[in-house]
Amino acid sequence: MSHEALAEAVLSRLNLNEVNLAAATGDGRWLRGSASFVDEDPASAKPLARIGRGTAHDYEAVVAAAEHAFKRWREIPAPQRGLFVRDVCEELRRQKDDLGTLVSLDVGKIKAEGDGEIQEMIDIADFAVGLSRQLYGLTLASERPQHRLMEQWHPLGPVGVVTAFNFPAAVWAWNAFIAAVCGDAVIWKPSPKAALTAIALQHIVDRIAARHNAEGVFTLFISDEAAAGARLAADPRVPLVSFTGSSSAGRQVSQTVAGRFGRCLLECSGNNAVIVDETADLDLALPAIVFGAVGTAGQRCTTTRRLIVHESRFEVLAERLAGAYKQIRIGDPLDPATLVGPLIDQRAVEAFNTAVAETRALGGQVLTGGMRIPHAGHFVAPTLMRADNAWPSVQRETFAPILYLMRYRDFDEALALNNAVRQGLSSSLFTLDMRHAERFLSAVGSDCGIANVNVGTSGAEIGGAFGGEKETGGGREAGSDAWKNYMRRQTNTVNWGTGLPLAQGIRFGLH
Ligand code: UN1
Repeated sequence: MSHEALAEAVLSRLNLNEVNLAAATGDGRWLRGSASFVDEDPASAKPLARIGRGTAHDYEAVVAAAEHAFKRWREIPAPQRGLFVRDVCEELRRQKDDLGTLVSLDVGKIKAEGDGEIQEMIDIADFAVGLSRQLYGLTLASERPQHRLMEQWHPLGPVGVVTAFNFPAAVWAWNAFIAAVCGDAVIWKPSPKAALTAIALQHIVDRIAARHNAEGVFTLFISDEAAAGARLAADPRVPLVSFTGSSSAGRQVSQTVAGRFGRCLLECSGNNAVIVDETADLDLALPAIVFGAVGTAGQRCTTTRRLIVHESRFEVLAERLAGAYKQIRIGDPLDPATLVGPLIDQRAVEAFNTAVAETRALGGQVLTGGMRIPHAGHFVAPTLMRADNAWPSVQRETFAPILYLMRYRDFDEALALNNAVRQGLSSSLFTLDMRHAERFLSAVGSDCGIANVNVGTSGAEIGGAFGGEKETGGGREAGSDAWKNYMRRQTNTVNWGTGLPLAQGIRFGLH
């Protein structure tokens, strides 16, 4: 079946007969925008859908709806808010296959990963439902007699969620489902390259919202203009902006949000390394490296971009990797035999070409790949290159399947290389040496937000907090106590006695 026909069939099963839409106020109402733009099928470079471009007027309608919904929603008990997310989760379970296909069509990731992305939504929804009965504060020991000192967590307000094309569904869900049980409303600004997925998901949540008095809790604003994200960042009605994207865009968002004393949750670029030491089990390391480097065609924030190998294993690993890369099927992301689909667009192919050419010019040797694949869509060959960590192309994040190989002598050197980049998202060590493992995870080891042992850099579960340090931006999303980002903390002191003792023992006598 052609992608066009498949998209039509999926959209009709999802009851979507109109997708040329620009914004949703979360109560079933859609706004059409002023003009439209093309959401492209990256596997064919043909239009997949025409999508509306939201206007300033549409944006105002969306923010007003979210503000209005927030005022109602924050008063609903959290476990009841969880029931809304539970019903959304049930619907996602029912529609998983079609939604997985839609993600695959929209952004070109293979069907198994499209399905995995919907599963990631289901997982975070389950987590959020449980969390809705576990939001808690602390009671602390007061230094004053007959006083209670405690902290509470209150809903924060409408939360802006700006998502990237590469996880067009799951990253919204990480933010939206947790924010919703916390009592917030959500304004979603998806990547225009993945707008079709956003429209489908909004339709699903709209239908369920109506049954839960949750209209306006999830709203959507679509635009292919850069000004749309900037508008959200500058809007004082939005106390938190959760942003996923490049470090350069994240820097702008964070400066704008900081300028109005708003809060930011940043998930920006990664430049993730795997270290393979002299004791590593290569049978374990090999598939982890391949999945990490070529999964999602190298377009995950967590993609393995650098491979730091002990000199005693370098040649053998490089050879085995080159052999494995030769077996990788590249092609139609909907074909079950395919492991690597296309890049998102022509610009991504150009960035791939530039990185390969630049690395080559500096003396980097291509072990395999290195070229674009002549095909209608945006396909490139997964690439292995010997390179030096200090080279500019190695230092930046190119969203493409290029893995830079480098060798090291002693473990300190490997740790130093791991950390010698501006980004700090994910990292991984393959070892059977417990001293290396513990050192890697210690305060003097990896400086990343995620550090794994005998597990690759990508494919994190939702249960942990996800995010990274340095130019990755410092945010933490998904599991653990990331929910605290979406609430405001209030410290309360209650005096239930008859005197008024002051803290720090201060005497302030009025007599
Ligand atoms: C991203 O690339 O923005 O850990 C998110 C992973 C996925 C999420 C990636 N669970 O690779």
